[in-house]
Amino acid sequence: MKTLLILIHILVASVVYCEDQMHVENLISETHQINQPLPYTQILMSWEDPSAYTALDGYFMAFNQNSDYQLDHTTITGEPFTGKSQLFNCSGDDDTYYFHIVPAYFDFNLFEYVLGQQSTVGPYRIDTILPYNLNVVAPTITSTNPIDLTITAMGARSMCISNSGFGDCQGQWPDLTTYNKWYLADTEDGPKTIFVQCKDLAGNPVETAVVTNFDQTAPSASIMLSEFTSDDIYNVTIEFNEEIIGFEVNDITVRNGKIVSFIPDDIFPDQKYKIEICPEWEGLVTVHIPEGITRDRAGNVNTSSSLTLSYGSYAVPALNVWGIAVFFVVIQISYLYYTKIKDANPTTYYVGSAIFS
Ligand SMILES: [Ca+2]
Ligand SMILES: [Ca+2]
Repeated sequence: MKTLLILIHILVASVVYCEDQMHVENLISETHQINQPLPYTQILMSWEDPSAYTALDGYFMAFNQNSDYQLDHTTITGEPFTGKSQLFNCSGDDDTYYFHIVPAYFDFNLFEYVLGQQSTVGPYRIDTILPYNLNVVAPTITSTNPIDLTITAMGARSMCISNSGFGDCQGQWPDLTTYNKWYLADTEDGPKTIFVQCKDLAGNPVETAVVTNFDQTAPSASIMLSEFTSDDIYNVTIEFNEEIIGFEVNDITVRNGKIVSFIPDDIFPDQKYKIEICPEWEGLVTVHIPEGITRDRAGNVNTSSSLTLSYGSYAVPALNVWGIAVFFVVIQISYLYYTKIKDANPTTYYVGSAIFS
């Protein structure tokens, strides 16, 4: 009887240990492809029993990053798994994993599990980590188009830049290093939003938006007479229509007068200034800001501005630039006539007044 049992055991073992039939069949992942980065947080492995396997108690398996991992008596523990699919939680930033599985049956003579042929499949590239530290740098304000655009992101490989919305790239996802210039679609002055989205190889997206102010309009100043003091000082206000850079007293030209003070405004020091002008002699005093002596924050240089004041014994009305020539003709005629009136009645005497800006 004992001989018969031994014979049966040998016959069973000869089936179990037949090398060609000792491994699982049709081992695949239901969720992942080989060497394809994917963002899923679980991987499902499935297989079928070894063909003609007559003694099978289950499977020992491992899912790890070691392609050479061996399932043997030093690494297996507990009871073998009896199902034919297994779900593993997985995570990584494009990390490489392998699945190992070996069929087993329990040998009551050896009183241990006898292992069949191990199967290893992989690599499976697990990427559950979003790109990070996405940083997009665009000029705060610019007068040029295209603009300089710098995009950096850790763990990202491709990107989508759009003037209209996140991911609005018509399927084009160029490499992260492709662009350093970006064309704004809308070139009207004003704030422009640039939408940037980046992905890693697994398709994990991150996004951010930046705003650049597009400005192609030259700054210009209004020069206004605030007051004429009893000390024969003109108080003049210079106010630009936007913030400017590097404007100083030497940028102002005064004809027939001297600037005795130049004070930036407390609230708008880069936009508004008060100056005091002391006229030199009776006649016209001209305050002039030449073109191109200052610029706005986008780099556009200023247009010219002027104010002419009348200092002395006659008053003149406000005129526009085209009226200047006519004004001078009129004033000369008027002055001759006025002189006669003044001689007749000295009390009708004017101190000074603004003419135009
Ligand atoms: Ca990633
Ligand atoms: Ca401007």
